Amino acid sequence: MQALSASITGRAIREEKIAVEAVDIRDFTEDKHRHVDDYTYGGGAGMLMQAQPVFAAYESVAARLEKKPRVVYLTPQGVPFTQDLARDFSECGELVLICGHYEGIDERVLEEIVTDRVSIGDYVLTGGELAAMVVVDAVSRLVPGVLHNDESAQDESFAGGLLEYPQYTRPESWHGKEVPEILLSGNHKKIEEWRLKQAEERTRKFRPDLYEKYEANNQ
Ligand code: 6GU
Repeated sequence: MQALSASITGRAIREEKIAVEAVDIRDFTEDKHRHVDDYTYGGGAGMLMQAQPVFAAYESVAARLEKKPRVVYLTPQGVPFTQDLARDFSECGELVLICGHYEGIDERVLEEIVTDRVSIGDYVLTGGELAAMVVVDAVSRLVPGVLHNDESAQDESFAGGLLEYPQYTRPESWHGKEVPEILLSGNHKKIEEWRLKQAEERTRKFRPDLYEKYEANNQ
């Protein structure tokens, strides 16, 4: 939670545009040694989080909410987290994020409480916490009032299914490299055309998967 304080998300929390609360599942264990994990049935390496403390932690949170919340389990087995999903989450008021640890969580409690299983990419993290922070960051900046006027959430990468075009600021010449002349022309129509072409070229080069979708949508 401390990692949030220096960021735009931290500012948004202080300005009460959003609220973020961390709940420690360990506080809800009924185990006398405060364990929240155990061996897996069927064998194999690693420990699994037990259903009981996860469910009790969820219920303590849900009891304070007016309606059933969207409950997101962060897992490499989830659907890819995208800008569209971030937008969707930003419009649903309350969001409960569950971070798995060890080898995961007992499937039965997931079946009972989870509405969405989400992955932040095809690599393995040691736990869901960093993934949850990524989701909190991406979702918060879409909540009205979180970004200030000079931090607009429009006209940026993915908004139109394309990567963003390259940008330049002063000076006009740096290390012998000039700012593209068109950007100094004052011809806004030509500049828009140039930016779109740059965005398309970048997307085609670095994200052919996105480019294919973009082309299909613009037939
Ligand atoms: Cl959501 N959790 C973990 N542990 N690893 C991940 C992930 C989530 N997304 C990608 N890798």
